[in-house]
Amino acid sequence: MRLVLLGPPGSGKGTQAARLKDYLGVPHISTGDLLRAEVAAGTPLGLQAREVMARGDLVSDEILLGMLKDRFSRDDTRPGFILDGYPRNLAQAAALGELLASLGQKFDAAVQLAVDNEKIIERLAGRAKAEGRADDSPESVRHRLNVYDQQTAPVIAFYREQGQLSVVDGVGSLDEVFGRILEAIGR
Ligand code: B4P
Repeated sequence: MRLVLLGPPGSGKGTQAARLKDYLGVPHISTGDLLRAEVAAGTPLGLQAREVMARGDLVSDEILLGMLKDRFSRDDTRPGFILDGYPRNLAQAAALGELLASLGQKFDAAVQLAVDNEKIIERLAGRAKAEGRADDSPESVRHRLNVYDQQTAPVIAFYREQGQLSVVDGVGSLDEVFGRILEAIGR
């Protein structure tokens, strides 16, 4: 199964991808996690990304594509993957299509987790307290939601027009949302 998980920040992509990985037996590729690992390791890429992420902006398409190509060069992605956090704009959607085509692959499903802004602000405020992520501050969350509306919503529209999109209600218990995703992908 090759699955792309879409949705606003705090919609539960990372949370559900961690469960789907075990259930489907394919790797979870989170561009946010890959970037946070670079930041934690203090690599040149991480130093570049750190401020951009804390503000809630998107890290450059070039950096993301380089990271993704590197990750997809590993054999474990051959049987499938759950891609979480990518694509976040139309240029990234095009780049993903080209990267997969170059590997002789296509994704099977794009699932959007739908959660309203009020709920997202509540969830991320909870995570800010629990984990202290710099980009979960109220200003950064507001900005991330704007970035999502301006840059990522067109990706959703694009996949919808292509008939590749399933929309899943992301509000409910973790088990409920998980069950809805499985239903949407026919598992
Ligand atoms: P991400 O790591 O993708 O962060 P996110 O959008 O906040 O999603 P995340 O997966 O962490 O949250 P989740 O919904 O699981 O990106 C962070 C930053 O990295 C971006 O802002 C950007 O700067 C950069 N970046 C990443 N990808 C990029 C790209 N492609 N291009 C450019 N830049 C990129 O969970 C949120 C919270 O909700 C958790 O606390 C969880 O416990 C809770 N929750 C989840 N499901 C719930 C439920 N059903 N009920 C109640 N709470 C729930």
